Amino acid sequence: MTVHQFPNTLQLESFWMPFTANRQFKATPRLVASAEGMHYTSVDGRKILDGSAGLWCVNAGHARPQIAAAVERQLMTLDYAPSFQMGHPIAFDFAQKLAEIAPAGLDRIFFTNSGSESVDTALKIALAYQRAAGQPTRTRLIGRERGYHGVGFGGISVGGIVNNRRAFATHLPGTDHIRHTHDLARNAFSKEQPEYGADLADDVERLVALHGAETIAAVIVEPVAGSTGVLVPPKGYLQRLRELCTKHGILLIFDEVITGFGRLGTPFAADYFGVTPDIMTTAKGITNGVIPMGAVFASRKVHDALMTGPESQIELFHGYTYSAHPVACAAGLATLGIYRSEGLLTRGATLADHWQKTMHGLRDLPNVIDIRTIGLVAGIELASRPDAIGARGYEVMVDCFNRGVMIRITADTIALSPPLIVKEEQIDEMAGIVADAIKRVA
Ligand code: PXG
Ligand code: PLP
Repeated sequence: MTVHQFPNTLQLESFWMPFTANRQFKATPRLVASAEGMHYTSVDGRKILDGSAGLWCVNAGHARPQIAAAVERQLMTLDYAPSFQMGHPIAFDFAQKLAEIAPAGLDRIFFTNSGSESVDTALKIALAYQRAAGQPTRTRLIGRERGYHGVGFGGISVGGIVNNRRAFATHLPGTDHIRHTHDLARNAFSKEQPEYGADLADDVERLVALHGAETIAAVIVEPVAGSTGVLVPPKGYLQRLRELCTKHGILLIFDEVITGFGRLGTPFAADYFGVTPDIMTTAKGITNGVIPMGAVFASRKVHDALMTGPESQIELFHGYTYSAHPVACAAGLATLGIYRSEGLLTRGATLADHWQKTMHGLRDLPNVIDIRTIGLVAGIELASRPDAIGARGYEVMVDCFNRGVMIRITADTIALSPPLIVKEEQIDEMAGIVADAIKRVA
């Protein structure tokens, strides 16, 4: 079944669109009406290859019948139930299944409804942990330049994207940032992890020297920064961050909202890099994007420190109306079933060579100043036009959409990361359309 809704029959004014140039979009809308497998269909009936897994979330491809059936069954069995001082079995089942695939030891799971909520939850857990562990002066939260941690006040405070902060004068006090690792001069066109920059993790030492370790609760980073243009950590960098956090009693939080659930060819980035954080945030692929959900994975150390005091006492004053929503849990369980039966959490590893070769094959196109690849993720950075940062990237995105590939852009960096069911010839097709767009827009 395909639904075709022509734009000229739509009233576009009331929907205030997120992270969108509303007036520009509404003048020339790009609308999709349906999706199946690796493709969207636009309202005018064109097939569009999904080069971005929606917004990095549709890891098993679109319109999976198992997920739809599980959602429908759950809706008619138990559509909603509270999780405050109550419970329903599917939430416990889902947490248990997530614990089984989690990086070693991160098997205590708190449910949220989005990546932004996962981030705020993780930051609050970190603060609560430090207090419970007898370190109440550890209240400082450290993020990284060019980090994206969603749009809550906690997330924008530790995030490092000026456009996400400057309009909102206030953010959390007591936050600071380490430097980002993006270094085109030394690392351009690296395959997987770049060679140079592990020493940037030593910024943690500088902040310890500046503020005192006894004031720092946690460091939060994306293992691979996604939204700010696919920044892959230099060799040894995350290991060094882990060592320094451990040395100084600081919790390490990995924000795996994008990298979780197979995007790098391993279940989580923690598995890819062999570095285990104390807390890990997830969302997106947890339900294949079909029902909003997120989850925070905590280590036993963090969790157990809060399970003290009288048993009648609520240990963590935190939670959402929709935490562990039964329909989201059902979607998540069905999604994990597909990931398991189709090996999707590691399928990216078998495609990574082809992906890397194909993407790096674009390096000689006009204005391409860097290509970064890891797992099934690629960033293609274009030189910005003088005085028009983002214009070239935007035009490439529009051209790709019109010719049949959905991509993401951050300023002038193209991000590609398809559903993990992608076929090699679809990777080639995607690269071909992107290459033509880059040439046309030059
Ligand atoms: N952390 C990270 C690392 C993310 O990538 C969030 C938190 C927030 O998640 P929610 O579910 O609240 O959006 C994200 C979200 C893009 C793009 O084009 C990336 C995200 C969202 C929308 C677009 O790169 N990442
Ligand atoms: N605002 C009001 C007035 C509420 O009553 C609630 C929840 O009960 C919230 C916000 C928070 O909503 P949620 O639990 O969906 O995050």
